[in-house]
Amino acid sequence: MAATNVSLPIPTKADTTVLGQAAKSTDSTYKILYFGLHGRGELTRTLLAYSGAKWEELPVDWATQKDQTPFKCLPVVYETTQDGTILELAESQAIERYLANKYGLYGKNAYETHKVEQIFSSADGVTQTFSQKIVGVAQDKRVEEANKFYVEVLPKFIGIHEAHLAKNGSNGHYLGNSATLADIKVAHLIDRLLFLRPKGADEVPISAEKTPNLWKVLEKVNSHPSLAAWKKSERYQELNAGTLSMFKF
Ligand SMILES: N[C@@H](CCC(=O)N[C@@H](CS)C(=O)NCC(=O)O)C(=O)O
Repeated sequence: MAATNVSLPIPTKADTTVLGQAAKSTDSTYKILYFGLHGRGELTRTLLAYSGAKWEELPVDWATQKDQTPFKCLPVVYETTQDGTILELAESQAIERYLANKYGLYGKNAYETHKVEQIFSSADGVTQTFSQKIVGVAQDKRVEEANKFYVEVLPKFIGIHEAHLAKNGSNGHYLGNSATLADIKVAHLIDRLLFLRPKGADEVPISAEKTPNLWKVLEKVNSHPSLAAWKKSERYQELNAGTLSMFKF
């Protein structure tokens, strides 16, 4: 969403106790500031959609807004709590964890949270490798790099994750019987791998037949009604197009 001269919400200045109390609000609304592509904003948008939160996007005029953001980069999310307090959320993974915690997707105790984090961290390693080795390389190297990644990196991830999922009963979740940030992070990774397969590269070795447990996670996350609706939206299609165009896929 591009625009000119758009000033940003001003976070409420208050002591940490007041802000901490406000952050417990379960009826907040959110404004996300991120560019017109998926990128580092995608998982945050996904979590907002998945949790059924009320959210909208702020128009981006980066030259004007950059200096108003806490780390001079995006995404940034502005949360308005029930009592009107405005909380500024920054740094993609910190936002993702905050939202997951708030919407019951972060485990029921410290150990469960740790289990969620294990999966998150494992998936994030593969996400980083994918970004560096495939998205971040020259177009004429992509097919070769992708084919290498599909045989040298993904099989190890797949074997380990299929086993973790089998241990939890092959029910489409990493932890117990319900979705957590772990499921959503992995579904997001699989979505990215499938969406950003360079033209001419081999098939991504993840499918219902080859990796049934991972596929179940993907299907469960993506069939969640409010997330499915977001993924069908016109804006989501614009973000797809923005992503393909930005990275020249
Ligand atoms: N560590 C940050 C990195 C964010 C980041 O690099 N954002 C990029 C877009 S993906 C950005 O804001 N680029 C514009 C700029 O640096 O001026 C995070 O994960 O949120």
